[in-house]
Amino acid sequence: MYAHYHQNSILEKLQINKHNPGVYDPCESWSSDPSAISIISVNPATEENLASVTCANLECCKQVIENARLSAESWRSVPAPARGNIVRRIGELLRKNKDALGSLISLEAGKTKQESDGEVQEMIDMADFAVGQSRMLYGKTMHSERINHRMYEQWLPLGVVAIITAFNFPVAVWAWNAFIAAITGNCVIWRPSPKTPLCAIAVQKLCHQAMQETGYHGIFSLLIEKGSAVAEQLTCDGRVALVSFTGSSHVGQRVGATVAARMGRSILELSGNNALIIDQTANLDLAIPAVVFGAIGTTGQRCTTTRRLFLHTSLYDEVLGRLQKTYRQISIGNPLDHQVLMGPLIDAWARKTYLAAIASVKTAGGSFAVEGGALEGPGYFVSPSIAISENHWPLVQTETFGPLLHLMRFDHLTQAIEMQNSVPQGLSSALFTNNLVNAELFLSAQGSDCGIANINIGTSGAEIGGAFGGEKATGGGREAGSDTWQSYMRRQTNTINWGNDLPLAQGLSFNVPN
Ligand code: UN1
Repeated sequence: MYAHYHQNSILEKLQINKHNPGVYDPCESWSSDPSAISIISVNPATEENLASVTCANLECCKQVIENARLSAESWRSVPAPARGNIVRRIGELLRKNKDALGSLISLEAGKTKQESDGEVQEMIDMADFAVGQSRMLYGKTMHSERINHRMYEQWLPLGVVAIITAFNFPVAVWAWNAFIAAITGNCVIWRPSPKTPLCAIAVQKLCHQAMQETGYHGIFSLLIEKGSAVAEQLTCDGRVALVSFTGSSHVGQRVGATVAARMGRSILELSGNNALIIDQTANLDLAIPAVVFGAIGTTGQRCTTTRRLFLHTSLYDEVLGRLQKTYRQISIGNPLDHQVLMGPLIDAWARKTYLAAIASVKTAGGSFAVEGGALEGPGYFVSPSIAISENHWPLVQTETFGPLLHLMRFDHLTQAIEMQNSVPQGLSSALFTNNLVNAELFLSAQGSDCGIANINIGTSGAEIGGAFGGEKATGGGREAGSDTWQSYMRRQTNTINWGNDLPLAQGLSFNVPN
């Protein structure tokens, strides 16, 4: 009874109704076709329906793209610092709604309240970053080789940016992309995961308010769909200059190929298969909590989740014992309960995949230091597992989105690095050590081949200030901080002749008869 009251007040605070339109058009605001099919958002902790959402169809997607294209024609001329104002306003609204939005993420995605609030904080940080960046879209000035010439480069908006996001970070990954895309002068179309439509609607409502208050429209729009027709249209439509896609390597490969075939741009943030190495000098009081947070945080459903653990032989038994003890005490349950460390998986399919992975460990001849499994419902709850595995097994080479950690041992760091890098993916990596030489080796060209490499920090929980993304099958894209803003703009090199002659580059002489 109390739980329901609580749930309704969260939805109410964010203006989520029993039935919600799932399309926000740049011109027409919220639109809903009563004949459109709808999806029902389910709370993964209770399997109860939260609310329903009417979906976009292909026609409506094409119209939204056209309207965004038209809006981008005016937005590009708004000075970048003024573009920053709208993101500042969204940041303020996120601050005001942090608690409610965090709770909604817990309700819909099953993440613990701590982590969900952290996700909203990640959006707020990203908004602050983007506002500052709006005054720093710097280009370089070069010295021309020609007399009385000036040469520089400038950065200009692309036009329309599509952002396709996953359920596990239902709002933060959108913010990484959308805030930077907006301050760089683009209009944004968001196609969220159909598993977390309410989070997207709640955020879009804040965007709507910020657009109205600042007097702009068409900067942010939203297309919720049931299948993949809208996502495919965004991918193949020539009016969409950049597609930022977060999801599996399998789907990302298709997205990348389709966008490349039409000479569009893509940012791909795909599967990870992240390893954490503990060497013989490591401080285990740091390493063990980092492993546990990395492996079971977000119920193992982060792209940065720690999936493989390489232990130096000398401390293998000690670490294993400590992990077993900690795993026994993990509280699993209602993600809105502050004591809980692990919520449910997102849905029945995710639970089935996790159980299949446990079975595969056994088929491959592995054993378990901690054997997890499904917990009694309602809710898609599981208990976490630590398997004793081998790196080359097909199961270990792929990403299983669940709390399954593969444990392996090593004698020399070079061996561990070699194993760590011997997977198709290359997102995040970590070494726990107090040995300077080992740390430097890990970070050197002979070290980790990942986009993120940490010392004495786990594989997950990156800050927004750095560029986020990975190599190889992770897709090569970079999002969030650092200089990633450049991916949302086109670079133009300008050379200006302010003299009275027309000297040619490379000293050519070309005497045109007159
Ligand atoms: C993801 O799982 O798609 O580094 C993103 C982290 C978070 C982002 C994860 N800041 O774990």
